[in-house]
Amino acid sequence: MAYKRFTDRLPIIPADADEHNAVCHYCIVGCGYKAYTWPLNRQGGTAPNQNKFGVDLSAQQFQDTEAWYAPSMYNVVKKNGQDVHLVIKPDVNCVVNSGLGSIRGARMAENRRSDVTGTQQQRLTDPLVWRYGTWQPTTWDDALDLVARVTARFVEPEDEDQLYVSMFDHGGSAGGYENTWGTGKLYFGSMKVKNCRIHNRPAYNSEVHSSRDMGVDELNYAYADYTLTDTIMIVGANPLETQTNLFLNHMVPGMQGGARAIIVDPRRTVTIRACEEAAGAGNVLHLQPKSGTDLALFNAILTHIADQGWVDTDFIAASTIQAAVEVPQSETHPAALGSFEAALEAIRISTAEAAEITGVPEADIIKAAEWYARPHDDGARRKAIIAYEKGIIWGNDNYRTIGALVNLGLACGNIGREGGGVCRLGGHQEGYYRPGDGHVGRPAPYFDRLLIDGGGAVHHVWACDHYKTTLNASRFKRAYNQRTNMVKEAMDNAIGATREELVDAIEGAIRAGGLFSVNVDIIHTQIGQAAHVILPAVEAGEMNLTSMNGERRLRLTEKYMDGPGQALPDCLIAARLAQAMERVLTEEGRPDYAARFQGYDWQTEEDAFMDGYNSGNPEVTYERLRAAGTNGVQEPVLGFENGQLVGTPRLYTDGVFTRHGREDGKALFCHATWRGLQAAGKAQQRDSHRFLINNGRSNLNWQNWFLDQDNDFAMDRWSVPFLQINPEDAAELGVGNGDLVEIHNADGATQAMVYLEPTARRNETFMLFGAPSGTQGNVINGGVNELVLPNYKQTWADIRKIADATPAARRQSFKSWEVEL
Ligand SMILES: Nc1nc2c(c(=O)[nH]1)N[C@H]1C(S)=C(S)[C@@H](COP(=O)(O)OP(=O)(O)OC[C@H]3O[C@@H](n4cnc5c(=O)[nH]c(N)nc54)[C@H](O)[C@@H]3O)O[C@H]1N2
Ligand SMILES: Nc1nc2c(c(=O)[nH]1)N[C@H]1C(S)=C(S)[C@@H](COP(=O)(O)OP(=O)(O)OC[C@H]3O[C@@H](n4cnc5c(=O)[nH]c(N)nc54)[C@H](O)[C@@H]3O)O[C@H]1N2
Ligand code: SF4
Ligand SMILES: [Mo]
Repeated sequence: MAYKRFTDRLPIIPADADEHNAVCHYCIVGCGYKAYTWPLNRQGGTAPNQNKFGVDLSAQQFQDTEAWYAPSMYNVVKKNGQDVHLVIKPDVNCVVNSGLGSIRGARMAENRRSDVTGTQQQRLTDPLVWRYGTWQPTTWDDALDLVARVTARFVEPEDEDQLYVSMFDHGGSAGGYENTWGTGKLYFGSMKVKNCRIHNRPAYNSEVHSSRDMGVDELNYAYADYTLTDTIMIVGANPLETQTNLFLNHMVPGMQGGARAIIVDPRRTVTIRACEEAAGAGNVLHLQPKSGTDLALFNAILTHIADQGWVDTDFIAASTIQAAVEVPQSETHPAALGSFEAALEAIRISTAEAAEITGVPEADIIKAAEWYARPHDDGARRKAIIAYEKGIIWGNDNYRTIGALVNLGLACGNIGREGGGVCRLGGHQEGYYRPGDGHVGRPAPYFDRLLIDGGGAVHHVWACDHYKTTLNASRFKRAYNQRTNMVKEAMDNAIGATREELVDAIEGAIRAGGLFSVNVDIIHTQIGQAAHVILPAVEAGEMNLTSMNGERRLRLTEKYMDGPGQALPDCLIAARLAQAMERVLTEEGRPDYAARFQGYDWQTEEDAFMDGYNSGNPEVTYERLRAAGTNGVQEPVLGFENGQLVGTPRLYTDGVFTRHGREDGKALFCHATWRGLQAAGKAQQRDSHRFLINNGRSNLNWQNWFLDQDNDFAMDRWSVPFLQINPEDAAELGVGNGDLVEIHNADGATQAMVYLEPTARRNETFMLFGAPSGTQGNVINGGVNELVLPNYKQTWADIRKIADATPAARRQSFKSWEVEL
């Protein structure tokens, strides 16, 4: 491993180094960090008054000392135009992570763009426009003028359906309250764009419709609940790898303090191994259902709990709806919602039948019911948390499956109480503040399908790369390449044209079926290869950015360095685009429409924050958040008292449920009847192909590898995505560690590197998602649920060998995930 072999020594942080609050901008956990900067020509000394730690560094430090940082936490960057040292290290005083980093967050510094150390040179520095057969650097004014002129040709005040928009809706890496407001105000305020989608799913909708329809917001507990609970039930999630410091700093202490763990995952993960270590193997129950059968399992658990009389009847009477059916099943509601009794009859399933469907032994289903709900010997209610994520969100029958979990929590009175919660673990941090999206409709338009079928004229893409991360990706890319190439050809043929002539040529190509693509990103992505205009954004830390984590903890990451070149915060890019629209529409003699694009005279991201989030939450300002540091405040913010923002540690402590917007404040139960693989084509795919291509994340990689692909540490470990496979299956296919295989089915094909994993079940593989060198989404079919939720996890294909291990693959370790702890 070549990693950091050149690092001999690192500078000591001087006592007077600038200190900034920072939150890791990768995952939902939102660990607190401190970013230190100081001039390049200075460094601190070993005497206590010469270094930031205030300790004598000439003496041996104790093992867990904070007076230390790793090479990955260091870089040389620009700040106010000057080269400065930068150290970003975990904050020991942050209650989220208590000084822990992770293999992703602790590399934030080395993943900044540096012209001195040469890191992340792939970052975009200038707006780029497709000219002369390639992308040419230019100014914002030039690039945005072209975007506005082409866009203006296809939008009218009451018809903006030809403008397609893909936009992040998250908090940290891209997003934040500033940037979701910037894009939201543009597309949902000034315009009413209907054909839009979110970064991770092919429509503009919720990941958890049923939970919200039942009245329960998906982030309802506090991380502290993990140390107050009796049972932690983790469903379709792998938190050691994906919410790392939530696992290490909250779940592990909870288990060490006596909590039991139930994990529901078709795969044996490192999380399970780590739970066994923390809780003792006898206190860990791994339910290993067949892919996509969770719903039958949860329904059997609840049936058993109800039949044993372990439900919380007082809570059900006081806080939930009594009418059998309050919301009938319909096109907008994939299951009826109503009283506990009626829902129980709808979901009722015996443990025997569920064991048959899921493959989970009956005894384990009963054990899970006992661990979740059997009262203590003194009759006291058992406290239990359910934490779920992409294994069921992107799984079979999203609406009913999540509804069934919320049923469990409500039936046992485990929501809104200490040591309880039915919560998403989460993906990115959140930072959602936008005008209403009611005009989008429910079900929302199936964006990808419309686009594949020739819909849309202009596509604005903000911070996502569908080429690597959408479903049905083989078809998506073919259609997208073909349509955007039509426009590129028209632009290439318009040699020497004026702006007006160029826009005419582009319009002509679009009317013939082409698509004009605008890409706002920090790097030149794969979908960006199809773009005609590319706009460079900055990241958190290169701008001030607010976000909230998985327990609704709101913090401000302070700007600690300059962005590269001309790059701007997304909110200011949106503002400039709005201003360009106003100017172009005015010039075109469309003053009424132009007037809708006013109100964007923001100079800074703080102006965007004040225009958006602050207008709805007047207590919250940058100054107050700065003072609140890395511990911030838990939303919703209730006030400002004694110089501090007052927050809400836990939702629904009063037993009043509001997420559905009902005035009665009562929660509803979901008639979550099991109905097999729900999405179109899934059962057929399963029956036609040998291997399950389960898929998801690894600890090391962040998302679609946008920074990893230019990071030697990440690329040394995984040159290409891995495919975990049972050794006997591999032997039958004639492949071994490192060999490249093609994964193929009727929907597409992709490639990956074989990784023998003895814990993998026969015919059940697991592939790393999102990689630039092998898109798992290529083999996912287009089937979605009634509300257009994708079903990435249930995918089946066949596997054949392509090539022997490459030299890069040969250097890698192929040790089992089942490590000795
Ligand atoms: N097969 C399969 N597919 C999946 C999933 C799965 O489990 N399996 N999971 C889905 C999920 S949960 C997710 S979240 C998606 C992720 O899918 P994407 O959203 O496509 O992936 P990311 O890597 O998060 O994309 C971030 C993009 O934003 C850019 N970026 C980063 N910071 C900034 C910024 O500040 N401003 C701007 N403008 N750009 C920025 C990055 O360069 C990158 O191109 O994938 C989904 N697809
Ligand atoms: N290291 C790292 N951490 C991340 C990310 C990252 O890219 N890298 N991305 C972040 C984002 S945006 C997200 S959304 C989260 C996702 O966080 P997670 O949901 O924890 O991650 P995944 O690996 O997508 O899927 C979790 C598990 O679902 C299981 N699964 C598959 N099919 C089924 C099924 O039918 N039933 C059940 N019960 N389980 C099933 C898989 O085996 C896998 O172990 O991670 C966040 N954290
Ligand atoms: S656990 Fe998540 S938030 Fe914390 S350092 Fe790692 S990636 Fe960042
Ligand atoms: Mo995600």
